Amino acid sequence: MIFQTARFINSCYDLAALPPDDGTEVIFLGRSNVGKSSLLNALCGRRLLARTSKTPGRTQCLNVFEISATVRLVDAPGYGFAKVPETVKKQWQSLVMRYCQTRESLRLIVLVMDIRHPLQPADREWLDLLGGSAVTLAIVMNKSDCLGRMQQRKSHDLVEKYCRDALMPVNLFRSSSRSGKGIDELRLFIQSQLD
Ligand SMILES: Nc1nc2c(ncn2[C@@H]2O[C@H](COP(=O)(O)OP(=O)(O)OP(=O)(O)O)[C@@H](O)[C@H]2O)c(=O)[nH]1
Ligand SMILES: [Mg+2]
Repeated sequence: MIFQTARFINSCYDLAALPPDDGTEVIFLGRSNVGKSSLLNALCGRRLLARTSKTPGRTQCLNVFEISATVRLVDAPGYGFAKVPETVKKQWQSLVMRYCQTRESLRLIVLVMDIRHPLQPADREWLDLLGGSAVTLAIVMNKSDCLGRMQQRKSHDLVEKYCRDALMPVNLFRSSSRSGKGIDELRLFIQSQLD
């Protein structure tokens, strides 16, 4: 399981600070506080690899982790976080978007949502922008431990319909970085995209 060997490489505030653009990368993006960093930790089986916080806005740059000589995971700052100054918010969004649009080694975009609040306006904006890209997109509805089965199904169906209407492939997952539910399945999918 290569994810277990993950190690931190660098915190990048601009694209120039990223490692050389070869090999394969997976980025985790989404609204602030949905659990992107926690999900990355759960996938790697390590609690303290990426920094997490109860307060939105914890991850403030692209944090790069290496899971093998050629495969890296990138933890992104969240979008749609109201409490940082507008200029900072724009910088974060621009950094993540430029990364997605220009990074040659980017193979998979994992867009994380809170299953209790699917398809917020900012999610729709990002999905619209990323949906047309050539890179595979997976949507993960995290914090599934916070909802009962019926409510989970409702969120799932809503996002599934959105993808179908937008003619996007439906790579839709449910997870809980807290309980571990859905983590193995997501890891297998990510692995399948790396070969
Ligand atoms: N109940 C529950 N809480 C979770 C889950 N995943 C993360 N959290 C909590 O959500 C909060 C935010 O987690 P982070 O992993 O820091 O979220 P993030 O998306 O990386 O946030 P930013 O870096 O600020 O954008 C923390 O208090 C986590 O403990 C989950 O699956 N279930
Ligand atoms: Mg984070």
